[in-house]
Amino acid sequence: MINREWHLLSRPVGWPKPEDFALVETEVPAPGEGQILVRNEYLSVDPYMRGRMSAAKSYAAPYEVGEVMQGGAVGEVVASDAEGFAVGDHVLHFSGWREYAVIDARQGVKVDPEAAPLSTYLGVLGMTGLTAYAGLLRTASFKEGDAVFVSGAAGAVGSQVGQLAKLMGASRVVGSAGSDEKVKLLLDEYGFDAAFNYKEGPVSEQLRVAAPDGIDVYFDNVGGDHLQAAIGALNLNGRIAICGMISVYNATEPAPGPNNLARLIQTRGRMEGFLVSDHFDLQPEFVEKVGPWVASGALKYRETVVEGIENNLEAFLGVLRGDNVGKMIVKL
Ligand code: NAP
Ligand code: FER
Repeated sequence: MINREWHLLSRPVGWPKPEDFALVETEVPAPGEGQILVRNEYLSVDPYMRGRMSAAKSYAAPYEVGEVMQGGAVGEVVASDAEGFAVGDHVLHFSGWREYAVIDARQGVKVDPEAAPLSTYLGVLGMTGLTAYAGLLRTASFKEGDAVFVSGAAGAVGSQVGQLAKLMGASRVVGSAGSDEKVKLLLDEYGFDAAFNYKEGPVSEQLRVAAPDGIDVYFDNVGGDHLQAAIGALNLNGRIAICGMISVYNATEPAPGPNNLARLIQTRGRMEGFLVSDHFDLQPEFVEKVGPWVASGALKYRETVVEGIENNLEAFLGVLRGDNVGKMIVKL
């Protein structure tokens, strides 16, 4: 049986180019003791993968040049030599970027396709959903009555941050995104109080109009001008959760920092980065609280689904370009 998998051929400098990657044919291996063979059905593509394509040491090891890349995936067990895992089970695991994966069974988490669509275990009920929940509640110490600003607001994490804040009693929720269609979605479908297209004018000016009384929480997915504008709009005791800085992921030079950090003194503001992996303890609470909102439609989600392993790379590049609304998913 033939498997196709994406290899990293060279470390991208700046924007990744197709020549940096190759779709390679391999033999599907048989599972050894304690292992399962999974036919992947949904693959995740995420901004953090850009970081793993670089050699710099970070929270996750760099992808190896000449090797298959990794990422979140959900698939069906098609062969098992592991106790507790049967053919036909569905598992969430970390061997994406390929059609078939042999994994140690203890690295897979069984998921129920009856409880929720399989793709949601990669998005609204998965890693990006928990990121939104943990970052908003724990890192940003969100509380009822807060005015919240989130960037990347039409994306997987951002759209969930804005809606969670709304559902939990924010006084005002403001979002920014990169197209008028996305802005319309935030206002019409996700219930944001205000939203703007960051490509249409300076963020600081647009934020001043969108949040005339300032903000108590900024959930940063973008960095750069957005972060500077948010510091400028921060109210007394404001909190900034640094989730991501996608505006600099392809930068070849260090990006300029905010020049207004002294406002953190006046506001007694707090700015703190976080990683979702430090908050896995919240997963049960997250599913218990957010699952029913997703099921009832109180919390809406979109997925942008790209079909075929041959389009896995384009889907990833699409996330960096902003092609996606909600979670970008590759369906095999
Ligand atoms: P996403 O928001 O669904 O997709 C990325 C979006 O970023 C694109 O759709 C694009 O939307 C926007 N973007 C791209 N370049 C931009 C730029 N220069 N300025 C402003 N926006 C830009 O991705 P996601 O998975 O939900 O991730 C969102 C952020 O959270 C990323 O920064 C990611 O690294 C971070 N993250 C962090 C953790 C953690 O543990 N800390 C975990 C998961 C994700 P537009 O059309 O609006 O430009
Ligand atoms: C993780 C920690 C962080 C993880 C993803 C991230 C997939 C994402 C970080 C980022 O986008 O900056 O364990 O698992």
